[in-house]
Amino acid sequence: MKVKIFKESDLKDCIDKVKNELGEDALIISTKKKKEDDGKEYFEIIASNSENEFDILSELKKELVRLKDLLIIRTEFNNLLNKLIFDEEVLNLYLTLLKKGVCNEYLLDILEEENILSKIHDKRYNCKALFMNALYDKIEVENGYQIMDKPKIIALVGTTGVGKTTTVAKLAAIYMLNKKRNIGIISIDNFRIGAKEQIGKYADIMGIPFFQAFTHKDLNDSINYLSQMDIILVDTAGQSQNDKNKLEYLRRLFSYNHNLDIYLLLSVSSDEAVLLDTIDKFSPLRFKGYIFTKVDEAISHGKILNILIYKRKPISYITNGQDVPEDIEVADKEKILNIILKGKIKNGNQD
Ligand SMILES: Nc1nc2c(ncn2[C@@H]2O[C@H](COP(=O)(O)OP(=O)(O)OP(=O)(O)O)[C@@H](O)[C@H]2O)c(=O)[nH]1
Ligand SMILES: [Mg+2]
Repeated sequence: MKVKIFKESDLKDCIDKVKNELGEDALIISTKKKKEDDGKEYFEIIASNSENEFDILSELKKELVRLKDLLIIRTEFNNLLNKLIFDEEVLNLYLTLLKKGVCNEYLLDILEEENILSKIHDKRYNCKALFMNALYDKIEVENGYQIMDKPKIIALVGTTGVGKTTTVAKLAAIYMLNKKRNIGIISIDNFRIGAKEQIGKYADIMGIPFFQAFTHKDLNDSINYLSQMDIILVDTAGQSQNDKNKLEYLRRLFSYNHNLDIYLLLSVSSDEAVLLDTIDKFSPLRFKGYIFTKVDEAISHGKILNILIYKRKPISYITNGQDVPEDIEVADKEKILNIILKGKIKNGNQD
């Protein structure tokens, strides 16, 4: 809706001007005869291009509702701050989490669950510790992969470019070099040109057996060839979360293999709404947990906590750069909270 003020010494000229600019259906909001400082008279018309009066009224109504909501939020927020101000540490923690993009509703729930607002005046309680512990409780981690039955099959899935292939290479390297495990790699990325070369090159450098699978039978055959390995890592093609066919293809490919754990990779540098949508669209694959990637590229990391609270699943690893194998860390609660609060795992340069 466009509202404009028109001025002319002649009323008809003024109306013509309104119609020329805002069209025949222009809505006249007011017409006044006014005087300039030098006493010269003129007409002032305030008009809008809105098609009917109801548009303006409904716009005004919406704006009023929004202002009322804002007033309520502000009053509630002030009340909350007036209480939190008695414990500066709790107040700072709350404000930092808000600033990092953690959803206020979740924070209010935590404060309420822990009764922090009523304990804040009581010296017997360390409210910051209570708050921190409640935050740790919301973060579920898997602390690396436990290998019970050999071979443990781990498939990485996610949207295009999220870091699946690089993460497969990082995992292969750390499990082989640090944990002295036998590793095999299978790629079922048959959609992208060069996919085989990319992961095949990593496998070659590390001397790891590598197979490519296109069908369910290929996958089973490759798993059989690699049955003596401790871990088989499966790299998959990037899927748009909106490409139902490719997601269904993957779901069917994996559906008969009960010994396989699927992990969904989520890039922290993506928008939170996109990540939540990705989680929903990939849920038919029944993935076991998350790997958060590109922690180093993200500007705000509060979305990690929002996702863990809203779509509760464990995180197994976080990746924070392009270097193979250095830029990967096994997830632990303290690291994740550090990332959320400071944007870094320990003493990196971020934030
Ligand atoms: N900054 C940063 N870059 C990363 C990270 N992980 C991967 N990358 C980069 O992201 C780009 C894509 O990585 P890939 O591993 O090829 O991603 P992918 O999910 O296999 O991609 P598709 O197979 O095409 O879907 C590469 O340039 C990687 O070096 C990370 O943690 N941080
Ligand atoms: Mg890839």
